[in-house]
Amino acid sequence: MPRLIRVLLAAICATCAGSLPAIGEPVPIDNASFENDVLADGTFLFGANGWTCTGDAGCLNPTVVNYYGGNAVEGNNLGFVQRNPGGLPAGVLAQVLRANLQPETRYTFTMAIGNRLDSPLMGFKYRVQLFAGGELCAQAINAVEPKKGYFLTFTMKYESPRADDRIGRPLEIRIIAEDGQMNLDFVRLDSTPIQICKSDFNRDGSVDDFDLFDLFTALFLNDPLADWNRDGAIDDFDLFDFLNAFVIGEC
Ligand SMILES: [Ca+2]
Ligand SMILES: [Ca+2]
Ligand SMILES: [Ca+2]
Ligand SMILES: [Ca+2]
Repeated sequence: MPRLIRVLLAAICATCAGSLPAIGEPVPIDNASFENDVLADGTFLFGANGWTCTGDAGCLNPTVVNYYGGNAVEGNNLGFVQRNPGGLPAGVLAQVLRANLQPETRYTFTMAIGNRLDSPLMGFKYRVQLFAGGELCAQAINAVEPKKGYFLTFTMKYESPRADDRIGRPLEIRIIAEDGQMNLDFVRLDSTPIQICKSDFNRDGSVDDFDLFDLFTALFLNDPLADWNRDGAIDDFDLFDFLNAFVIGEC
């Protein structure tokens, strides 16, 4: 292949690579598909390995009595949460993850939600929550409702702020029954850093002297934002590192 064409192809490929969307990094979730407990077909268990279960919550191995096709979305088992009428406590599946909330990061929480054909309860209401350090980050209520016997994909997105007291604290997911029984499978949480220019300290879209002034102010006030190099300490190195990037025009 002529050298000029090879160079052009390389340039085109480099452009393509640069334009690809950022791919989310999976945040580990224990027993995310509820397969760690071995269940015979058509049986269930209160409790699920790796999850904190309260009230009516656990895992089940569905059959054609429960779903068209008779299968879970992935593997053999599903999770379930249930709330019976009459004011009994809500069934909750919760898990504190081995990952802390990162700043300026986009989180995407997805799972399959199923609505049993044979559910003995009329209702289908649930709540999904994402916490960090016990403080709520995002929640969705009855976001999708599959027809009886089917599953639908649930998605909840959350963009973390640049700084607040939840940053650096453990993430937790909670799935709560509000009314009736809800089934779930193939739970995933992905994180993707939001593309920002760190040198644009005041995030106004340009890098200029105001960013330096604002960093000085933040350092003076011991504002958490002054930890520019994100090493957990607010000190002279934040100023040095900022100036270094500022002078060479690095983001
Ligand atoms: Ca499964
Ligand atoms: Ca089955
Ligand atoms: Ca700026
Ligand atoms: Ca620092």
